[in-house]
Amino acid sequence: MKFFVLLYIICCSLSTVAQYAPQAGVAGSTAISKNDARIVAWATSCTVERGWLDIADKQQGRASLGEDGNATGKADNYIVSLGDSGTAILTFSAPLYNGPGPDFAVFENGFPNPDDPEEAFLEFAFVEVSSDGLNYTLFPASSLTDTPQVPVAGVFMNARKVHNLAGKYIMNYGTPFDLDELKNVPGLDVNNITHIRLVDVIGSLTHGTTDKDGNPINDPYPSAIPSCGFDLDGVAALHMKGWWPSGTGHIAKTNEIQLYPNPAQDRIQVSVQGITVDRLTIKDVTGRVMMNSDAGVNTGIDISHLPAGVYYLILNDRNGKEWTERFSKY
Ligand SMILES: [Ca+2]
Ligand SMILES: [Ca+2]
Ligand SMILES: [Ca+2]
Repeated sequence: MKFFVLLYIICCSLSTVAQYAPQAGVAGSTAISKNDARIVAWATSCTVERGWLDIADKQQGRASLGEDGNATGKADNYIVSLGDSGTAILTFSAPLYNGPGPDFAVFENGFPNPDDPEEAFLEFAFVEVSSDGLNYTLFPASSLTDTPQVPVAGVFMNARKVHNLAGKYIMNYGTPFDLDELKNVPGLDVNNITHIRLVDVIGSLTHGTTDKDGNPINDPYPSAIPSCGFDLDGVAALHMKGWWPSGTGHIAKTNEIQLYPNPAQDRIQVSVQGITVDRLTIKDVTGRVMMNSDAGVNTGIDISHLPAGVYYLILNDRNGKEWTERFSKY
């Protein structure tokens, strides 16, 4: 009987300690290498609002290491430091959409504990997305580092305790974010994400920030040096409108047709420029006609009945001129 009571207690205590994916390099990690084939693009613009060297003593001034441009293009270990409560707003050459799995990844410059692959020195930022550049929605973050102590430089953290915070993974590895988690947020179009905003987490017990459940988030503090706060290296897009899904070769949108999302599941939206569509046809890769319609493309096209695969959308105008764009259905 004692054994079962003990077992019960162990099970209860385990179930209250949620575990998330481990550090890059450990089996089960969700880290995305900067060379991952799923990456289709990197942020093309970044605007940083620097935070404080020490939010409790603003007279010391603001973080200053790096410049905004260090966060655009492929992650390269050149960073821009946000400082306590600093923010960065990033945009891409086209909006991001909610495809299968993670949709973008944020790269910081955390470094591993040489003595324990599970641990690393990490700095965190909240991640928010917007489909209008005005209203931002926060990814609900979790931090279960079960110490009330605020770590200082040199204290390593275990990635299994952290979820939906940028900076979870060490340098050269991005932390993934899945827009699917936000698909029911009113006013947010997860298939038309135009802006990503990062907000530095503060580990101070008095000025600190908390996770979605009110837990204080452990984050190095104070660290009043020019490189303090979240060190942003780059942001990668995995699902960006107008880009061919990875593995089959990327193609940009044609000048006249923009088709999204791609890949798509139930419906594709098509915007055309300079074409008066008279007829649309969808063919599979063998040339077989799967759909044929003169209904136009304004309200989108229902593709829910098509089997998963690669297709061609062919548009004709009244004069018989023809435009073609590829897409895939999953
Ligand atoms: Ca997704
Ligand atoms: Ca911080
Ligand atoms: Ca960089």
